[in-house]
Amino acid sequence: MAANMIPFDFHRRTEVEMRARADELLAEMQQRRSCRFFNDEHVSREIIEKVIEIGHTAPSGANRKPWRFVAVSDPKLKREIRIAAEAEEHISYTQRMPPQWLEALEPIGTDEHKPFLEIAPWLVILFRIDWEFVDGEKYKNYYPVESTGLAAGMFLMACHQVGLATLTHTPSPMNFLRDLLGRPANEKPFLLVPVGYPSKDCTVPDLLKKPLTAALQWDAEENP
Ligand code: IYR
Repeated sequence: MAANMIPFDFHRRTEVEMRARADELLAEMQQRRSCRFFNDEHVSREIIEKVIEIGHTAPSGANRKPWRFVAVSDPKLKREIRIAAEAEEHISYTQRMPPQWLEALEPIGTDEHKPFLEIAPWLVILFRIDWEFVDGEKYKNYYPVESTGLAAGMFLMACHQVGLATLTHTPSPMNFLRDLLGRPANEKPFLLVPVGYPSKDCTVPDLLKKPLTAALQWDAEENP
């Protein structure tokens, strides 16, 4: 069946407008830091729904949107998540992570204790869905890892842009999240994102950031 095509409603901007917007957005995104010290200040469900909806606009393989966001604010459930995550992290930090990995994390200052999982007002857990049943038929999704990564990135950017702090947390292994959140076997935990506001005395590691020149290659000078 041929695709039903509709006109592309694209907003064309001037070069001047583009430069100004790019500068502003870059400056804002350079301010984003992973936050490990939250306060318990309330964030409305409406705001959380909007930033998730922005994540949900991400492109995906065959437009399947192979992800699920689970938004948790219930203190009891957050506590259960913290307990389970810290149990895994204890094993990871004391047995699973090799010295080289622990060394790489030293400048970030992480350890097995994760109080933010109880303090942050929201925990947003993103699952990836590798296959699913549609009308009783099993369908494979395409590029579920890449697609869910895109949704995660757009969600994180949305949070920062609206004024919320986030952390990309990956307690490993993460399958306990599927059980605690009652998700089916075809949904694989991908990322756990505490969302809220930094505590008053929140600090972040003073990290040297890789310069863009180390991450960008041009094929040639534009005007040789
Ligand atoms: N999941 C652990 C360890 C950890 C791993 C990486 I890679 C980080 O960038 C940060 C932490 C934890 O959350 O502590």
